[in-house]
Amino acid sequence: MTELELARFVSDAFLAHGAQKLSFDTIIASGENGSMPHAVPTNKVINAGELVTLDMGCYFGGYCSDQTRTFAMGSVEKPELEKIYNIVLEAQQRGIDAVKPGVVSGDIHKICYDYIAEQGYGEFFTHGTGHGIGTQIHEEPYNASGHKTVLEAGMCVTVEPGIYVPGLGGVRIEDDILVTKNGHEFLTSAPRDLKIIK
Ligand SMILES: [Mn+2]
Repeated sequence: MTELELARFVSDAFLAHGAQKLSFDTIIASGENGSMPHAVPTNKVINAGELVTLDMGCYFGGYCSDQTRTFAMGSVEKPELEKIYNIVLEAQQRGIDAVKPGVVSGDIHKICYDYIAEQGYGEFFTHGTGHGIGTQIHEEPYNASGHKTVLEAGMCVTVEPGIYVPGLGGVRIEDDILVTKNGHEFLTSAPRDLKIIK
């Protein structure tokens, strides 16, 4: 199937299951298209061996969701992409671990960025680590460079580092994390290990 066909399937499934509307146009980026962080789905056919990035969300009860998974079609043809996947996953885990009241939002980004840079991919992580999410899809606090909002219980943020290598592909993993009195809680629950679709 094509990227557009998969995007349409996901979008329709949200609405069929009771969503009020989508949070944003569903993003599907396969193969080399995965190297574009803000890819728009195309008529490109999704091929075996490729990674596919799916970024999706919907409104329910007036609030929105925003979640990204990158998965493999049958296998991972290019071994560097599996390495990149594991770097992004570890960066995301470190960022999520840091989410708690009193932490400065920009520091969440720094933790993710520094790990990715240590692994040699700093120049390929080209956006902020995340954003607040609530009645709007992008709102304060921003987990991005230079942002100084102090996290408080009740805030919800995304943690979504990514690595995008032109000509190779890309990986992004995103979850919605609620700041709680004692730390944080995942609002998204899909497994995060690299899933190989057979
Ligand atoms: Mn997001």
